[in-house]
Amino acid sequence: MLDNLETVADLLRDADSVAILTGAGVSKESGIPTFRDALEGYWATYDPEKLATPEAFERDPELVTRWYDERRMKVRACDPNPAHHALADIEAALRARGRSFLLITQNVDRLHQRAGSEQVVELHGCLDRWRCTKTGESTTDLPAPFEEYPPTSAHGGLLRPGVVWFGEGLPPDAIEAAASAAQMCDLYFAIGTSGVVYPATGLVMDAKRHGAICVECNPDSTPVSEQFEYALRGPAGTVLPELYALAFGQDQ
Ligand code: BJW
Repeated sequence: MLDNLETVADLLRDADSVAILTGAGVSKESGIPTFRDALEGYWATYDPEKLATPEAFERDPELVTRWYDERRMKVRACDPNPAHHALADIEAALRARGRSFLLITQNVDRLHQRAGSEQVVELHGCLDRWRCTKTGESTTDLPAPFEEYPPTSAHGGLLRPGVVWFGEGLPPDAIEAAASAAQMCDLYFAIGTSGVVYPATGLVMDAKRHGAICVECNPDSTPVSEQFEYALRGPAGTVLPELYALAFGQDQ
């Protein structure tokens, strides 16, 4: 058995309040690339400056919207994996016991919701929601794929993906809910995230300052690993179902 798994399962079973931050590693086993994997990550092939900034969209909206639409279509063809399902099961088990739970995700693929997670805060938006740059209105009711690039809204403004690019602020409600959950929880997890993007990666410090025990689940160590009391070193799709079974399996 993986080091620390039983200890962390005991902590999970006994926690009054749990906050979980997820990143691209959780969706990797669904076939969605991460960003910073040296070989297969998006940023190994694509330059984030040319695709994931407001300046890139201003410079070349066709290139940017084509890239995001390709990703929107790819994600639709992918399914939640055992990590997403285990997180939904953990939420259900905790909520059935009256415990507090929040899943904070940096992912824009909505696979957590498709797996049945209910209390989800999306820090970096979502690939399915696009926003009119003229009116600011958001919509999910869109052709898939778009018929032309860059796509336009009924009001004649360019549509941009409803994701958060570098240099943009996060949705205030989302970051407030995330910070408050990190500050209130007694057990905090960061799962499948490289821990290099702010403000999400700072949540572990909020949790620690308020006395939470912190657990990192990632096959590799990260620049923030030393902030965590426990490491679960393995793929989320294997580790999380085992964690759920150890913590709650007997009670189902
Ligand atoms: C597995 C696994 C398996 C693999 N199981 N695990 C200088 C210093 C500090 C901060 C800044 C700075 N300059 C600018 C900033 C701020 C900037 C930032 O943090 N930059 C850093 C890169 C330095 N942040 C921002 O701009 C944010 N806004 C903001 O802060 O506003 C105020 C402000 C603005 C400007 C200056 C200062 C303040 C916005 C950040 C938006 C991030 N957007 C993206 C793109 C979203 C849209 C899209 O999808 O295209 O969000 S970037 C990308 O990174 C995406 C992700 O959500 C995010 C995090 O990535 P994640 O999820 O961690 O993925 P990876 O690939 O990095 O890691 C995957 C991990 O999984 C790895 O560790 C693997 O080992 C692991 N893994 N298989 C479990 N099976």
